[in-house]
Amino acid sequence: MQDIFIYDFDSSVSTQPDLMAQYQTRIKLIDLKRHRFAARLWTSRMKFNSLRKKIATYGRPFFALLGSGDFHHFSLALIEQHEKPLTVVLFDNHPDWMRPPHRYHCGTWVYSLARLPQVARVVIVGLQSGDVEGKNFLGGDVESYQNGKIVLLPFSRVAAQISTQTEANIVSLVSQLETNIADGIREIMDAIPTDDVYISVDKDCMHPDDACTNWEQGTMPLATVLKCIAAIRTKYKVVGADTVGDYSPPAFRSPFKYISSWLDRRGDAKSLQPSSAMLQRNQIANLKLIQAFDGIA
Ligand SMILES: [Mn+2]
Repeated sequence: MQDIFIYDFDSSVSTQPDLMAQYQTRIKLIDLKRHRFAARLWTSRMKFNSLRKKIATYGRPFFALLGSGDFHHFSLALIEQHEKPLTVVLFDNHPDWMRPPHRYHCGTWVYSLARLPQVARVVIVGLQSGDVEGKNFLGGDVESYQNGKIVLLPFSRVAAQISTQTEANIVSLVSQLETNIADGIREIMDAIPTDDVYISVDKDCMHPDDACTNWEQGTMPLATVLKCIAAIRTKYKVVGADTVGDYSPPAFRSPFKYISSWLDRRGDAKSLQPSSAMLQRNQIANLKLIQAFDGIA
């Protein structure tokens, strides 16, 4: 059985009792809580470099849990440890592909990811947040979209304006997952050009019945994500995987992060006070994800 690492910035995973008990022998709990303020939302280059070094000393897990989606940029530090060419399949309600100023940011890390030499392609599945809708698209990594390095498969249809030139450059983006799961899975499979695949799951792509995060959520069922993982495993080598989207209240020391967090979050994500029943959904989702990656589904 392969290792499960919890990079514990925010206690959101280490406080899930069934997960901790059931996988006790496989879990390595890495306490990063003293870095929680510096790491959340975005991380300075210097801090990211010191944390990526620290993360690398523990080696490469088979499955990683990083806590809240506010720490999703640390997936970069996990994926860059792989040397062979690979495809990253990212399930996310957001593309996380905005162009930097901040390179190590939970909303821009995919821009850096698409530029890692070993990453052949990033396939983003989910996407109902509005981030690629209309002109919003142009704030993202248009270059990687145009050259095929990033493939977008939104869960519901979205009209994206892919060029500033003319309004005629509206492209309709949608995956078939919602209407015909077999066709949707085939689309994902056809988009994977390598033998090796890394899968990152931000649970904010899931329906609120299946997960409870501190970002606005999509409506993809957990069952759909699990089916995609099972299918990918039959044809490709899953060399690593991670998940974010466990719940922790956004807490900051920096006023800039506080303001940015308030502006970026929409709807419920600003004021949500989840009940224990809502948080239990994340534990169930994590347990099922582990089973899917283990091939017991
Ligand atoms: Mn994300």
